[in-house]
Amino acid sequence: MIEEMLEKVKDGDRIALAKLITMIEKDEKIRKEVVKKIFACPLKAKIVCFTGPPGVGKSTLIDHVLSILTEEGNKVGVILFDPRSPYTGGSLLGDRIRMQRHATNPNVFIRSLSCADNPEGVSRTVKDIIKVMAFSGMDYIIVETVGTGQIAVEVSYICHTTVLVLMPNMGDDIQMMKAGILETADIYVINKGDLEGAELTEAYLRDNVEKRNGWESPIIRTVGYNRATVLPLAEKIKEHIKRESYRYHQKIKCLLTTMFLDCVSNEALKFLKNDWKEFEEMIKNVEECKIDYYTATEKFFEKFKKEVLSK
Ligand SMILES: Nc1nc2c(ncn2[C@@H]2O[C@H](COP(=O)(O)OP(=O)(O)O)[C@@H](O)[C@H]2O)c(=O)[nH]1
Ligand SMILES: [Mg+2]
Repeated sequence: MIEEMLEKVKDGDRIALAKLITMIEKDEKIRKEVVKKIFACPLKAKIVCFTGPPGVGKSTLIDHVLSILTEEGNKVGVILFDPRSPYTGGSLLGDRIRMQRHATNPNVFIRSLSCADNPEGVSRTVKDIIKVMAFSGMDYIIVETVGTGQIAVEVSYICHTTVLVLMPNMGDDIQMMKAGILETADIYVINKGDLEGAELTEAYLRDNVEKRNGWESPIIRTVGYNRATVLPLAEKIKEHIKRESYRYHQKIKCLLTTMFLDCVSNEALKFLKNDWKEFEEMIKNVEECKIDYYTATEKFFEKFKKEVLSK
């Protein structure tokens, strides 16, 4: 059954793609099966992350970028986060409305994701869903995240290009964003150029952002209501993707290692919690301050080697 669905997805069947993503979100077994099957397929999709605080105009800009890319004949997938999540604060409806005119475009596929149930698992789910979307033949995949949380940083690791969207009169607010996202961004956008105070945000960026790998991250000013101002942004995104393709391979190598280690530690913890009673007790002892966590770790390995590995 999965094989049949994958065939359809590969042929560009959007209903099958939507169904498969829902299945992946809900069922870990299916997710693993799917990833195992498509892992080796070469994927051409370029992944672009739009991040930034709520309300700066990310969805508005993505809407224009969608038009620009699809007019050039590209297929584009979009991933948005669900409002129930504590990370996004409820902007999904607005996101959908802003991209409504693309709803009937056969070259656009918009998908929202929930991270309400399992925030730790989200970044892994997103990575797998990106893979499935790419498998369906997308040329670009755009992910919108709120640049104040851990998910934003993690998603940016898997993207070719990260666009950080800000607005006028920001300075201290930028500092409050999750550490890392300011440095990870490849392109900075100051949207709402119709409002005053863009210089303040730009000055803050110029003072705090360094040149990385010879790429001087551009600062682009846009007005969300004016498509012409978004054209240079779309050009910069393409330029960056082209320039960074070698480095992206390196990035992906690191990512795959991280994914593997992440899976191993997940499974190891599950195994220990379910199959090794003493582990529960060790956790309790640490919780109740009966033992410090360094000593507890040493004791854990002593026991683990004796009781589990030597069997
Ligand atoms: N004044 C002004 N408002 C904008 C601009 N771009 C977007 N907006 C408005 O800002 C609000 C938030 O936009 P949205 O794209 O949903 O922001 P997001 O939360 O970052 O995705 C909406 O009401 C938009 O219409 C702009 O360039 N200038
Ligand atoms: Mg939005």
